[in-house]
Amino acid sequence: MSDYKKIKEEAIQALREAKSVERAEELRVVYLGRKGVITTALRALAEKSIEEKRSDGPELNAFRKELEDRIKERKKELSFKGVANFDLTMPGKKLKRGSLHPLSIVEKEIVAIFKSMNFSVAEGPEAESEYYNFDALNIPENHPAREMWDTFWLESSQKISDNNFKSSNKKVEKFLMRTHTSPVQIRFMKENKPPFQIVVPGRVFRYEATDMSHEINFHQIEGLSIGRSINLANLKFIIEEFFNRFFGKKLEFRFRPSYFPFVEPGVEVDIKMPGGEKWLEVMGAGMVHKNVLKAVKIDEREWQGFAFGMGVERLAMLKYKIPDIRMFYAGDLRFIRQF
Ligand code: FA5
Repeated sequence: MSDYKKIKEEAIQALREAKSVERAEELRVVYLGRKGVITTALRALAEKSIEEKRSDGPELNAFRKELEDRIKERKKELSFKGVANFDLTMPGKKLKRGSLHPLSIVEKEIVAIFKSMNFSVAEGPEAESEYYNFDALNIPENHPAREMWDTFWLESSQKISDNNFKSSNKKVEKFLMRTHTSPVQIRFMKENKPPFQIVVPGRVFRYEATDMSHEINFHQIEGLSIGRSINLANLKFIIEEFFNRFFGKKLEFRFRPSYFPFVEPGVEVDIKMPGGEKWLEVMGAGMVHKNVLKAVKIDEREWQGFAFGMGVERLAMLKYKIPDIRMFYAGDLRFIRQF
């Protein structure tokens, strides 16, 4: 047996030293070929005694099988050009890494500030029903925002069966691309019991002429806080705290009376940068209108709260001194890579 063992060791060693597929093939012929060492030994076994056949046969066969496998494996290794030809001194291919769009960065920053003030995040659909976008928000039937020239209406409509629309008296519900994130106030209040406070980031759509500060597709962040004793002073505190943190400086604020059908009273918030000249309008806000609370079956004698809505593009433009809103959507990498 010891001679087999020796042959085996030699064969394995030679295989390890083989530097090419051709050499491995030569070794296969030497050991396993028709006149190969093992083939010959197996053939010679036929002449041997029963005892020898019994003891050597299995060992030789196992050896043949093992060598076959090892040769196959070695050939595979040797033919793998990738490693054999790898040149460490060659210059590498630079991988192009993507990065977040400036609007995503700003949205994340805004949401993070509100999360730290105990707001949670909710979202809603971009294709919305007329009921959520307008009716439930106390926006009257004849309000100009509902006109063709302000809103992208969708062609499909739906028979009212679904209890989402029960509170509207219409027979058929129309759909549109949401013009603001306020419909998510309604969706959230229907599903959750107060108290709660949420922010709602999302894309909105308006059918209007574009210019330096208007896009037909832009982003808003809605805020909603409902509790037993939430008042306008709370709204003022949260908003001032948010803007001071977002811009990293102490700003001046102006709360001007304004009209949105879903709040009462309503305000428009203006900010002024330290040392700045101009007041800049940054958001609409107010105390949630009692008709809105009624529409979602929250008892308006027990609960009250505030809501606000701000434009993400406008805030990003102020923070990063971006002159034209259309730059966000032009897909120009020279712009995007600066963030
Ligand atoms: C609203 O959309 C109200 N839903 C906001 C609100 C929420 C009021 C909750 C009260 C309570 P408004 O149409 O003013 O309001 O839009 C809000 C913000 O969106 C604006 O201050 C502005 O920053 C931004 N915005 C409006 N139109 C455009 C536009 N075409 N392009 C870019 N940003 C816009």
